[in-house]
Amino acid sequence: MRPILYSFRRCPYAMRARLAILSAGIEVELREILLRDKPQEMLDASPKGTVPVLILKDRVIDESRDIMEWALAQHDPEGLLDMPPDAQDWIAAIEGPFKSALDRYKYAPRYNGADPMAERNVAAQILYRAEAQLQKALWLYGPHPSFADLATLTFVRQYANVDRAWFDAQDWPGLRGWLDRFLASDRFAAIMTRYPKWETLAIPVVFP
Ligand SMILES: N[C@@H](CCC(=O)N[C@@H](CS)C(=O)NCC(=O)O)C(=O)O
Repeated sequence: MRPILYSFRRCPYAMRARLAILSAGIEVELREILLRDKPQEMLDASPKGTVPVLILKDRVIDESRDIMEWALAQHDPEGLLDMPPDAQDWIAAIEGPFKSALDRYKYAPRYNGADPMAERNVAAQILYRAEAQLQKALWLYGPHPSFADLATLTFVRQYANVDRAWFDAQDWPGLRGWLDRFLASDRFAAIMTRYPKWETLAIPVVFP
């Protein structure tokens, strides 16, 4: 029995879970869902109703970072877990204040009184922290990607996509190159394959 992964193609949390599963080379049954029409099977396993959700034989993992850690603990052929301790600060900054500012920038009307330009700036200040590193190396901590790259790039992609012309006009060539390398990679193409919405009786879709 393969693990089951409930996923949504464009969700940055589900994307990073798929990135780790892909790198680990673990086969899962992928169940593509619609956020507005969540399958009862998924809600029964994880009532909080967010994707990704990974169903294992003996437990359910319903936090994307935990799914990444679980996958790479099974198998980490790229050595993604090999990163310096300060990588945790970067990941925390992106998951916390950056994501909060990103949501207020992208979806300002949903957040009463949010000023999207001020929020864009808050997020930009966080991104600038990585610029010097990304001018020195291809990835955050050297010539190969690490967990920290894969855990954060999907959010930076979402941020850049709000206004790609503005993003490209900023003085962060390192950051732009980093995002572009990710978007042009085979791994990005592999995790962004389109699958039909999961139906209870459908033939299982195997990922990767
Ligand atoms: N902390 C969760 C967050 C996951 C999350 O918020 N996913 C969004 C989609 S990107 C979601 O499922 N939202 C529920 C909804 O929109 O109904 C994780 O890391 O897995």
